[in-house]
Amino acid sequence: MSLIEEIRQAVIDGQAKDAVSKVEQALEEGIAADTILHNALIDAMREVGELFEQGEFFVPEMLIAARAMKGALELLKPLLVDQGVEPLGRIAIGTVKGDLHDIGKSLVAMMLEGGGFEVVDLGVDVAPEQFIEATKNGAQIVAMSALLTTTMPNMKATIEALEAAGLRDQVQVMVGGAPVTQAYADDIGADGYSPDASSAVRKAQALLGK
Ligand code: B1M
Repeated sequence: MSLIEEIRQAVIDGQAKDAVSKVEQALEEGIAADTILHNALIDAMREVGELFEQGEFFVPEMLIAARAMKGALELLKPLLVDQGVEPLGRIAIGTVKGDLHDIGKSLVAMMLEGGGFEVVDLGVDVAPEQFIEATKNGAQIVAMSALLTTTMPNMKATIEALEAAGLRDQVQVMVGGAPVTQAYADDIGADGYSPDASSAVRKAQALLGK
């Protein structure tokens, strides 16, 4: 088994310490951080999702796999995020109300930081009022993540709340997350959609004309 496969398996098995030490080893061996991220960590979570769908994994297994992934991700963060870049703009990001999935959102936040943005991470289960507050505090982009089909409508609710608060014209709205599509983004009146963390950076730059 290659080291990448071993990391992937450690995450699937929820072996956090093992995942972290193998990521350290991979970095020492010169494997690129983004190769570890995509080929081992993100791919492991895809597999975990499939095992959950097949009824082989339940919520506790998903949770410990997620913990292992987050531990490993912490090691990669300094390598994925460029330090000391002049901010291109301020982005408030969060997973929408009712949704507790934070790995994809945190990854997008990390990449946006690396792409030169000042990022205010509002966390998970973020109510429309919190996005409104962040906009009043100077966010130029509101970035919403949703992983559940049942929480996607809270993206629309947030856009409507921004409109009702008279703030819609002063902020760009970006959406993403596994069940979200460009068609959905268009339908709810978002300004931008991106399918993954790296394209989210390009989208944010484009939205602010950078
Ligand atoms: Co949940 N879960 N989960 N879960 N979980 C999914 C999402 C699911 C698809 C699993 C499945 O059935 N295959 C399914 C949703 C089904 C649906 O709605 N259609 C599901 C379910 C059902 C649930 C519960 C309801 C289970 C239950 O309790 N019965 C429950 C809901 C809890 C809640 O939120 N209220 C639940 C709970 C959990 C855990 C807490 C156990 C755990 C989350 C832990 C954590 O985040 N700290 C968990 C996990 C780990 C998953 C899976 C396995 C992995 C998610 C993940 O982290 N992926 C997931 C299956 C899957 O997605 N394959 C699943 C890795 C991450 C890097 O990818 O988040 O997609 P992702 O982010 C990507 C892109 O989507 C994009 O960029 C990221 C990087 O490329 N992106 C953006 C994300 N946000 C973006 C924003 C942008 C732009 C791009 O702009 C703003």
